Amino acid sequence: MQRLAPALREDNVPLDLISLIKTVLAATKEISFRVGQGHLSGLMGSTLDENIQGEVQKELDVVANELFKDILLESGFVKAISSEEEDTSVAGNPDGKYIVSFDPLDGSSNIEINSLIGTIFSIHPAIDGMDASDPDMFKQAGNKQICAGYVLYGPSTMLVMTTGKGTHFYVLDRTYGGYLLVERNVQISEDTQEFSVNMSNQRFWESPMQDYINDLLLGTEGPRGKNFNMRWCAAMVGDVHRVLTRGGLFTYPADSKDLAKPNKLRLMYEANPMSFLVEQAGGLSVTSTQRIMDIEPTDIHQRVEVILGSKNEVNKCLSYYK
Ligand code: AFP
Repeated sequence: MQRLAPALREDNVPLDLISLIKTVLAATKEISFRVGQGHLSGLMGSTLDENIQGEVQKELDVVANELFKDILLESGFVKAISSEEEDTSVAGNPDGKYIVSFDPLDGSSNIEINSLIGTIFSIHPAIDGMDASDPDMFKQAGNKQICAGYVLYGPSTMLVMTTGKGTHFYVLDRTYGGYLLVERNVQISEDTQEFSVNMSNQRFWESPMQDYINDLLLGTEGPRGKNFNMRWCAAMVGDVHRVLTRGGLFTYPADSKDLAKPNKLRLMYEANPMSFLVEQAGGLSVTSTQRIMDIEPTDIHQRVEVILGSKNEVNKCLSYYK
């Protein structure tokens, strides 16, 4: 099995970007170790603090965020970082060529139940002439990403990453201490009979999404004429990983539960990197009105509606909005 750096060189990834990716992954190896320690790590509880999104932070969220922040800022490769757990972006090396956005621990409600969690990251080019402390540098569309990926801390620790030359799967080999390539150019099947959505929000969705999901639930007795299975991990990393592995449709639709917050998922830390991975694997990733990677961000903590996965099923879902 191929090691990470040669696999990236095969995709003509520049050497300094490979070094940055290795820096990101060094932090994930430490997080993987701590996640694997479970209760023994002493980090299973909640803090008394809330992040900028108004969510109570878990101890592991805070530790993972500090780890990422320190390792990236000390590396010298990055001009600035932006994290789901930070109020605003943080300046790094003014001459750094890259900026990194990350969700250090996605799916934190799964920590206490020993279930799937992960780290999501997205790399954009730094903008020359802009101050390293200016958060506006992060207001770049997803189509400008040069690398995106996630690390899933499951029964095995998996890295799923793209640099724009396909989406590849790697597994952390603890005996060797690095990630090994296990599947190149993953492809999402165009059709599926599986969907993924938090059904408890159903009554708050807009009517097109209600109609679409109702038709899936009717199975062979409804207009789709086939049965659909449903899966929900409560961690986008887990749900997207399933879609990349065996197809499916994943959605976090707009809802009216909290009118101040019609969308849940974050554009920079969740939607954009996952969209890059999904599109590179032949799938689609959209809102009900546009391609996610074409959204021009207005705020670094912006939230967005997400419908992604198997191409034909995403298009079918969109047809309910027309
Ligand atoms: P955190 O990053 O705060 O852990 O949230 C995870 C997440 O944004 C995403 O990974 C899930 O799909 C979604 O929340 C699940 O949220 P609900 O279970 O509350 O619907």
